[in-house]
Parts: sequence; structure tokens; C-alpha cells
Amino acid sequence: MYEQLYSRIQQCSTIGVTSHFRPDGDAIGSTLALGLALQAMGKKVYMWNEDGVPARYAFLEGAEQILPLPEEVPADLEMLICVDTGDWKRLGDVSQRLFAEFPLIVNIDHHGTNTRYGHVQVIEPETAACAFVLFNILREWGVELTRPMADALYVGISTDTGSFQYGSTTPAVMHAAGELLAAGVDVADVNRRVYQEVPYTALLMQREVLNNMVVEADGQLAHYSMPGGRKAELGVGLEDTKDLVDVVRVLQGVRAALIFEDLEDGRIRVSLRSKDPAVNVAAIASRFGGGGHAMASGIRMRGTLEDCRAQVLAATRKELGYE
Ligand SMILES: [Mn+2]
Repeated sequence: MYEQLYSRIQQCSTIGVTSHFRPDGDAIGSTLALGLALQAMGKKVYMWNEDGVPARYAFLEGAEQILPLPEEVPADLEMLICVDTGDWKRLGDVSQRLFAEFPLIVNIDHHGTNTRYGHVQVIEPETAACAFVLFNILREWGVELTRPMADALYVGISTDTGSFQYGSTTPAVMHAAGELLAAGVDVADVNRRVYQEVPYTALLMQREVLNNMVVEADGQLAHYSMPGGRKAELGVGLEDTKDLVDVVRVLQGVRAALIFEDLEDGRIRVSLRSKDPAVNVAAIASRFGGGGHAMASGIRMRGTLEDCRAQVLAATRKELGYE
């Protein structure tokens, strides 16, 4: 599988790498690590993301190369590689339109709900991170890991495993992390930048969640809903609402945690987390057109906050055995 991709890549001299909108550490880390590796292999590389690089990942060396999508597909582009993106639609509106007819799309991912879009797929469902898949790919290709590549892969693996806390943290994942440290990752510095420098507005947002969370089903289900307009009232931005679900997920006894956010465009964003392997939140998300992982998934659905919340909570109570 890795070899086939390698030979396809060797036939191209200009390659684009992109990932999903609202990128997380794995999306940025995977885009950057693969982009830098392809450059080291002598390729001309475009790195793109529809929403750009979140501030907390901007320190990664080379991250400035990740640019907004161009107006048109560059004439010299021969291959587009999508990383950490389970569904073509998650690339964003611009990418979908731009690359609808593009003839060579590669899909490298680790989501169990991957729709197998594109012309070449390397999908390893339910592995720790796309960056972990890429670590294995680059090693098999014989790419020498530079510190910037190692930093990017480390950030991808660390953020997708909740700092090596989730069940996806296998011995192989720990070995990979060890090799990345050996390649030069300054683990204290990277972790401080990624986890210990939270903007004031993000703490305001967390306080809002703690003040308004709802706990039900004998303490097994916790959720918070953000009405339209609330973000503006609080002065919080897009990045401040990331990982909010972790604020309620940690409550003792909780098996499922959800955040509902009115996106103010007629759609509701739902983040779902499970703390119990018997509770599959990807299955719940799939029912509403969403997807993700068994323990972490997401939905974007049309409707009012009240309607969407009622439907998704009903499905979640059912999954928990409360009807
Ligand atoms: Mn990922």
C-alpha cells in the first residue's frame, strides 16, 4: 500500500497537501509533516487549509507554508493528497468546488467513518492519528525525519490521543513518540505551547460552559448548548470554542458528553465524546449525517438548536440505555 503510493508520488513533480476545515493538531501536523517530507523528496509542494493555521500551531516550523486555497487549481498540480479528512465534504466549500474534477486525489486517513473518496486510499481506521499513519509511511519510504517534521508528527499524535491518554495509545504509538523525541522534539516546549497557553477568551468560554452545563441520566450524560449570538456577547472567537466538550467530559460518572453550538447559518454543530468504549458516539453521529471515531465524533445538521438537541440527546439516551 505504502509502496504503491510511493511510486505514484515518484511520477509527480508538483503535489498539493490539504486537510479539513477547522483544522486540529492532527490536520495541521499531518499536512505539514507530509508537505515537508515531499519537499525533502524534491517535490514542489502546495500546502493548503480552508481555515488557515490556528494560532496555537503557528509555532511549528514551516506552518507559514500552509496557505488559504487558491482561486484556481494551479496549472502544474499533478496530485492532491487529503490528510486526516474522513469525508470529502470536510475539506470545505472552496476545496470541494475547486477539486471536484481533479483527476488524482489521494486520501490518507484514520477515521472509521471514512467515505473512501478519491482515487487512491491509505486508510487505517481507528489508529491513533493520521500523523501516526504518516509516521509509518515516511519511515517505510526511508525519509529521514528532520526536527520540523518530527514536531509536526508529534503534535498530530499528541493532540489526537489527548496527550497519550486515549485507548488508541498503543505500544507502537509510544514507540513512534520516542522516535520523534529522538529526532529532536523538545517535548516540554511543544506541550507548553500547545496545552499551557490558553487565551483569556477561551477561559471565558469554559466558564460559560461550566455555568450552564446540564447533567442528566443519573449523571451519565452531560451537555452544554451555545445559542446564536452568545459568542459575540462573550467576545470569543472560533478557536475559543475548540475542545469545549472536554470541559464537561471530565465530570466523574459521565459516559457521554455533548456540546451543541448554533453556527448562526441555519446549522447546528454537535461535538460528541464518549468515556466508555460501550458507548459509540460515531454511531450516533452517523445517524445525523456526521462521523468520526467511536469515542469522539461530530455532526453538522440543519435545524434549530432546540430541535437538533432534542433529536441527538434522544439518540444518546438510547445509546446509554435511558429511553
Ligand atoms: Mn485525526
